[in-house]
Amino acid sequence: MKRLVLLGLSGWLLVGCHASSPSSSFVQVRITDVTVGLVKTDGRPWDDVGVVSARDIADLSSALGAPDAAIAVTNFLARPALEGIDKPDVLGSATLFLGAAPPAKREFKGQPNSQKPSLDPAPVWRNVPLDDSTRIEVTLFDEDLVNDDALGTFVIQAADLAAAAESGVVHQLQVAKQTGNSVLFVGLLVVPDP
Ligand SMILES: [Ca+2]
Ligand SMILES: [Ca+2]
Repeated sequence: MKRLVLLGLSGWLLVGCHASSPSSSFVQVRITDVTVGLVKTDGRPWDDVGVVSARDIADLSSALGAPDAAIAVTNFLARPALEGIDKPDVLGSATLFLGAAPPAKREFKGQPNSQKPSLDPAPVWRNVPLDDSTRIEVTLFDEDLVNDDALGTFVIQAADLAAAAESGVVHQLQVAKQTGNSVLFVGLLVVPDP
């Protein structure tokens, strides 16, 4: 009985050890979702339906500065008062750059009419080394009948991927500053790739 407990414990320790040091090996990177801001550069919602007030913009800014900003922003976006605002229809591409290797591009769409769409197909890269040459560039649009609105481009650095790997869960990386609050967060799932 005692031996079984010890065996179980050592197995648990091995799993824990493996999960806490993914940077020593290769990882699998998945972009799960994005969180889009409220307005275009002209202050209007993405499809020009509804009104976003100065108070909404100020509250969103406060949420972005909160200690757990991803949760604060999600709670803010769920406010009933924002239900009448037309939501974006995300489409875009994400490209992995890895040293001298050819760039690996993935194209996807988000759930239509959503402020926080999951991506389909979710961009995935396998056997990604977490060294300084690794980065992912993401460019997003709001799809329209004509003339899609640009949502902007942001970069996910190797250090961001390492932080996501360390968390062991979907890591919400804030990218609001890179896009002027057009895109607020990107969800990253980074796990060891044996
Ligand atoms: Ca639009
Ligand atoms: Ca649209």
